[in-house]
Amino acid sequence: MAQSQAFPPLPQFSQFMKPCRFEGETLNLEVIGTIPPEVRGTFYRVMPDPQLPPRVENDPWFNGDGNISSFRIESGRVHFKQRYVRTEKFVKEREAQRALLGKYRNKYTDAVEFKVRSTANTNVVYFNGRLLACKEDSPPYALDPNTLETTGLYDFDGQLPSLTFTAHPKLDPATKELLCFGYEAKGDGTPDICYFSVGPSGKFNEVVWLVSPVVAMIHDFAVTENWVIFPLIPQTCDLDRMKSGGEHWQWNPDIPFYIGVLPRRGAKGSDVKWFRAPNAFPGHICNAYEQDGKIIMDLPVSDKNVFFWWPDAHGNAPDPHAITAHMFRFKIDPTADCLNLAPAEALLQEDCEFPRIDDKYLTREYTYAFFSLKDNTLPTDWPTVGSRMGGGFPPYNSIARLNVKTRQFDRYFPGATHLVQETVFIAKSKDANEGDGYLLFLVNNYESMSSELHLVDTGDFSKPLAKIYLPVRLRAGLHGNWVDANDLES
Ligand code: V55
Ligand code: FE
Repeated sequence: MAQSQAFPPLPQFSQFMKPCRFEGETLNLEVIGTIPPEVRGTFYRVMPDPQLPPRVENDPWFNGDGNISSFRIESGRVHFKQRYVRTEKFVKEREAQRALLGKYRNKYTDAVEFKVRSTANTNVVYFNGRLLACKEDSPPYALDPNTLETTGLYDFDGQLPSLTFTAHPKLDPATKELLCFGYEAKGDGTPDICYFSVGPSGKFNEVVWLVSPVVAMIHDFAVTENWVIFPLIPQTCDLDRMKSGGEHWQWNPDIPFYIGVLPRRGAKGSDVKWFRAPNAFPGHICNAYEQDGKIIMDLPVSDKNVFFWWPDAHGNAPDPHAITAHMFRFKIDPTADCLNLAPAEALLQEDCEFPRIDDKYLTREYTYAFFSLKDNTLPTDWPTVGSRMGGGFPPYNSIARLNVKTRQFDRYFPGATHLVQETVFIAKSKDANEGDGYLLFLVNNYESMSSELHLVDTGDFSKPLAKIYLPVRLRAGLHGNWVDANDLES
């Protein structure tokens, strides 16, 4: 049966969110301003970008094919490349010229059988000479960091014990280990979590299997010198619902916000403690560290179901415009007998997400958080932006820095008809002070309906050092990372 060759007229496929579907390269992008010569490296990011109209009409943004952008910066010049990850899904659908994969993480709705259903659309991480395109339901795909060609599915030379691999592995700047986990690690609907650490040369160290109190989404996790921490999003999975063609996830407002704490080294699965906070939606981890034996964990948290397209058992979901998240600090005593946590401390009242830090301070006490912010006091032209943005992602209109110690707060405003995507932080040098560097992020320009990169010196949030114009529109993406040229070459 022929499938439509047009995308459904739904917000997640419309306006700025219309799929881009572009592969290719543009050398020497237009640069307005000056890029300092010490900015040498490549910014990689990924967006879910359906190659073909979906098999399921109201397919969520999160189910699109991973399309990787790279921006190589050298001598003040920027060279852009973009290429889809050749996942099993992408290759089979290109051959068939129609979508074959069904609902998000529901293999019972597929047109053909897939060995791996990854869309490789959530994060792109550089480790041990490989660029890994990650989706939390599968192992990663490895890519050539220069050409963006797909090498293939990557199982760490046969060492990967889990069927799944997080899109948010953490590189410990002190030990150079990659800390990782997979959840639903023995297959759809299983409560099994596999935590593992990989040494700098790619050899697995710790491998610990543990069991979750509920089968819930674990999108990100936190790492300190001695602990790993798993915040559970109260979106839960039910295999019978999936088998009858339903959604993988359902919002569950009646369970706590569980936080699992496991010793980072030498642990057994039974050593995990599941702490509880009131029902809430944990966002991305900003950072975590230890202070006097207690764990400090900073992250944006929402009191609503951020993934509104997966409603509760009664079909209820919040109005997307009413969803906000605020930065909170959790303090956890890993030795405590009482599993109910004290209320978290609000670090900032503003609506924010996509926190980043100076990565040298990951797992350590730190001062600066950088993130995307929705600030209603800034002069964004909401009628214009709102009518052209399409749907499915949150409208952040500025990039912020928060000093988590003094609570001093700075904002960069990209323009009245502009929204921002996630920032990366680039240190000025290997031994620069914490936070002394640049912020680089994609900007959606709703006047030109095309994309820009803005480069901001953290010493001056009032204006960009450079604006870099793309000849194309890149729809909303998820995550990206900066890789220094010296690390890429070595
Ligand atoms: C997230 C994104 C995903 C996903 C699960 O941002 C969680 C969170 C782009 O796909 O599958
Ligand atoms: Fe994420």
